[in-house]
Amino acid sequence: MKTISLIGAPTDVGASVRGAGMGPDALRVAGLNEALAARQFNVVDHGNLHGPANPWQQPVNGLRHLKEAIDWNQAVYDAVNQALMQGHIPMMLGGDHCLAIGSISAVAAHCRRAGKKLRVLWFDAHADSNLSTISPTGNIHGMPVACLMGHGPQELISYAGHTPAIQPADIRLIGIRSVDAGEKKFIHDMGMQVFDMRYIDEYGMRNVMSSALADLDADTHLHVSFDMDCLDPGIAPGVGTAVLGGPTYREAQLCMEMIADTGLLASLDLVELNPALDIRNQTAILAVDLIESLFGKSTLVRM
Ligand code: 4U7
Ligand code: MN
Ligand code: MN
Ligand code: MN
Repeated sequence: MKTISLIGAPTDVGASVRGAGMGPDALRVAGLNEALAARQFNVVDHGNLHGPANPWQQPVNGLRHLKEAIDWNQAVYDAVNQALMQGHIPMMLGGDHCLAIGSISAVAAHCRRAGKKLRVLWFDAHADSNLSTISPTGNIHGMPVACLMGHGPQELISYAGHTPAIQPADIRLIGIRSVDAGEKKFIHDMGMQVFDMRYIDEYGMRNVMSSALADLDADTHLHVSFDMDCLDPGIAPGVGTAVLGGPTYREAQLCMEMIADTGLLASLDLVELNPALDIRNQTAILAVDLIESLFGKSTLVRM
């Protein structure tokens, strides 16, 4: 039986809307542990990591709470690294999306050790490809993709011991509909593949996911970094930076089911859930519903 390690990272230091730090417990309250156990996984809940409080400061040199983000990501890196060493599937429960720097750096280091290929699926309304010099906000949750690509403060780009942690060809961005001008240039310069909402509208989610999952083999480590604001705010209101026009419930389910079908999912981030803005925990309940599909629950009747 496969073991899933739940790692709570209760902080919102990377954001300027408060509340994502309550995400891990909202997911537990919504029944995450029980849902995974029902999918025939051994679930080990490591509880919540500890880290610095949110000092609630303005950005300094284009970065808000850099020191705190470094410490939180180190804690996440260590915990995810340990879970991977034990052969577990780490599930990092955010927390804001800056924590994917530590999580994916640990996954990248693991892939280098194991000689595995890496594919990251980044589900998000945003491109998260800002740099301190171009970010309109200075919020580090808008910068993890750039950091993982080797563009960011030294401490945030070197957890994996190898910089950059990942290559542009390792990642696919899905659901994108809010991109800052500087990010757009960065994405083009790096040559990342982006399946933005216009692309999803025109080609449909099935084709998008077939493309995003193309060229995987048994030696590929598949990582999903799921920002809850990827989803349409009509179904997922509990997020700090909602953007109209995201995937529907059915489209999101199809994404999850197609990933499950590959049998390659080896690590996950579930981030940006903001219980302070949610309605009766519905966004957390939706997250658990989608995670069930990601781990193989299906409504498929056809054989
Ligand atoms: B999230 C933003 F300017 N691009 O950089 C920024 F619009 O992890 C938003 O995807 C970033 O939720 C959102 O602050 C970060 C902004
Ligand atoms: Mn994000
Ligand atoms: Mn986002
Ligand atoms: Mn957000």
